[in-house]
Amino acid sequence: EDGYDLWLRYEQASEDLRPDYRKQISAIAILGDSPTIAAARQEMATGLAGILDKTVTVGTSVPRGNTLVAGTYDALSDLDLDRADVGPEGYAITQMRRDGRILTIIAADSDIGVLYGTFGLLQHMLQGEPIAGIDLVSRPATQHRLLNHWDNLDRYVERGYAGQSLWDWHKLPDYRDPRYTDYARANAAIGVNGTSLTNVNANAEVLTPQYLEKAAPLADVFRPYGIKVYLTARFSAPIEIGGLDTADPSNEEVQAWWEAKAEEIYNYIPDFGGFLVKANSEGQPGPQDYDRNHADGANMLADAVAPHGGIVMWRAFVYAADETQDRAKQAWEEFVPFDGQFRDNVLIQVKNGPIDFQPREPFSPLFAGVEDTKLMMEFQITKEYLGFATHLAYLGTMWEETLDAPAQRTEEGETLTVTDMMVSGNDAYTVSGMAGVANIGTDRNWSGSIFDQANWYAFGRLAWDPALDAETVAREWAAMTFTPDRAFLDPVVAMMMGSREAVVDYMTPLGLHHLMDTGHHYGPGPWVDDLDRPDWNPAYYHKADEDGIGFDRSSSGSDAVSQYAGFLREEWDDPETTPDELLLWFHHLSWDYEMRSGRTLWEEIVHHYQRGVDEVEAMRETWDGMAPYVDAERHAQIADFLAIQEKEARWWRNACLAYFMEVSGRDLPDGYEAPPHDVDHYKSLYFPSAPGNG
Ligand code: BDP
Repeated sequence: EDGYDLWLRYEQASEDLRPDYRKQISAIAILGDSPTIAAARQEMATGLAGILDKTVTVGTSVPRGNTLVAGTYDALSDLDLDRADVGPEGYAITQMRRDGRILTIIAADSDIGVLYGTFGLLQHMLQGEPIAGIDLVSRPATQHRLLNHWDNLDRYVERGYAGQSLWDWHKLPDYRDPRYTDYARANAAIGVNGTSLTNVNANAEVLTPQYLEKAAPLADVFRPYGIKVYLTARFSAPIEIGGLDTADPSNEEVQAWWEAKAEEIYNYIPDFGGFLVKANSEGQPGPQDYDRNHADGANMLADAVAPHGGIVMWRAFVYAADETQDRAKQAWEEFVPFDGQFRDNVLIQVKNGPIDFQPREPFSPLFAGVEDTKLMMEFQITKEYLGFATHLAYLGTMWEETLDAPAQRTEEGETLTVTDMMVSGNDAYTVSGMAGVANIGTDRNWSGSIFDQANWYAFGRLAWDPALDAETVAREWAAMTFTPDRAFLDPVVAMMMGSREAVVDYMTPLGLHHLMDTGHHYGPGPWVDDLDRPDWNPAYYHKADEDGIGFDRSSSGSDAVSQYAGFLREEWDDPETTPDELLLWFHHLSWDYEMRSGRTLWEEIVHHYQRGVDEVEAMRETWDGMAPYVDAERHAQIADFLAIQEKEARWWRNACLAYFMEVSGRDLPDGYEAPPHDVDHYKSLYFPSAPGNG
């Protein structure tokens, strides 16, 4: 049990369910003959052999007995089913009686719907649910559900904590690692339908024939699973690999170069998804290098892929090195003026918060800032800022917090959430999407730790249905990854649900952000104030001095609050009405500021750092008690990682408190243990082995 099988473990069902499953499914037929249907057949055979603990054959026509039948509505026309509104990718699972036998039916409009339904039924069983009387319809709310791999061509994964890139460029195209198929299965099982193979800090070389020839077989492997391949486009590619002397989007030669390049890519990959672009951000080239704007750049690429049905995902993660600017405001300022000017096949890909994947941020104001621009969400699955792979932090709660956040009010007084703005606010399904920066690598367990698999899983589930609640998703995952036994699920799901807040507490409580150490972002560095760019320094974000702490983004400060809708602006402009969680994001306050709890701000900060450590201690205890339910190998690794997490949570608490004590000139309130070292000790630590170093 090394975690390789993810949510596809197909363990046999419990004694109380297995006889019934066996009775309801004595024969199986999956109708159709496409590679996608073949994949469904294969998955059903493997899955049921495990769950029912007997050999099953999956036929292509409907046999006698209680039968599981799957196919498109057209293929199932003999059954005269009522067509459910499943859309192009959804499915329905129902039961009916026919001639004295029970038929369990998976029906869809498309072959990919049949495959999704196959996974849906298997998962239903893996979660320990009865299938008698099953009646469900599932369809995705978003159209583009993508993983973004930050994988370099040398197989180094930027912010990756799970080994090397899965893409073995050296052995491609001749060797197709079977792992590519397992990757596709795992993703199809959660509804992911796109993958951007390469780092947003892009290397133009991936667009050369040498690499396109290698990307093509990946697309071939993924295609039956409904997954399209996307590539990152380096804006200066026409210069670097095209021999032109400019990449100016208004230059006709440049436009023609991209058109020809698109054509070439589609020759290799006929269903190529399109480009993901990071431009004019952190040193990446872009249209602004030629005094053009984001719309000019995005539209040029969009025009090149449009004839082939491709899209462009243009990232809104932009900020200039300007001390007078609040970095949190910049994306809004660079994109809102161009609202309505982007082509129909452009989606602006916006990180969930206005800064950068911090343990907690308010949602990005862009989600409510544009009316005629398609936006897609970008979440970071890999835990760059939440403890890498060794800290247990279930991100479902964080993403739910963003997706469910009230973002706008209509004239009729109806409150719209971020999801509404992103999905229904647009032309629903047809133009929406969600991207997750992948946490996947060559580690046997794929994600660097078992519990990080839950984040990959949760991303897929929430991209499919942003209305799902994080707890339901955690339960599904834990049931399939370990056991559906409630004695295990209840405490473990509770532990997962509190885990991200624990990280917020011991790293950046009360709206603090970006206190991580330089470069690798491993461990605390609140004292760092000497990096070239002001907005790379933790001190820029917390602004602590002897009087107080916090970033004033209120109307008397940077006024970032004005980028939000009126009702939020009002609430967040005043510290008295700002929720504690965002207090120091929006306000700079005296250490003696009186909190709702009755504590002073300083006491509250200390309280949170301590609470974070206590919570991790409690998580360790919970996990220790789970040994009877989990195989020894996975149990031990998780226990070891939790021990690392506790050690590092203490380190965060002690280093941050030591620093804030020094800056504020305050002692800890009674009852709290003093940090064992002074701040100079914590400053002197360095980590040559931290991933992402250098
Ligand atoms: C930051 C990462 C950096 C990425 C950047 C991005 O530290 O490695 O290149 O985001 O999203 O959080 O482009």
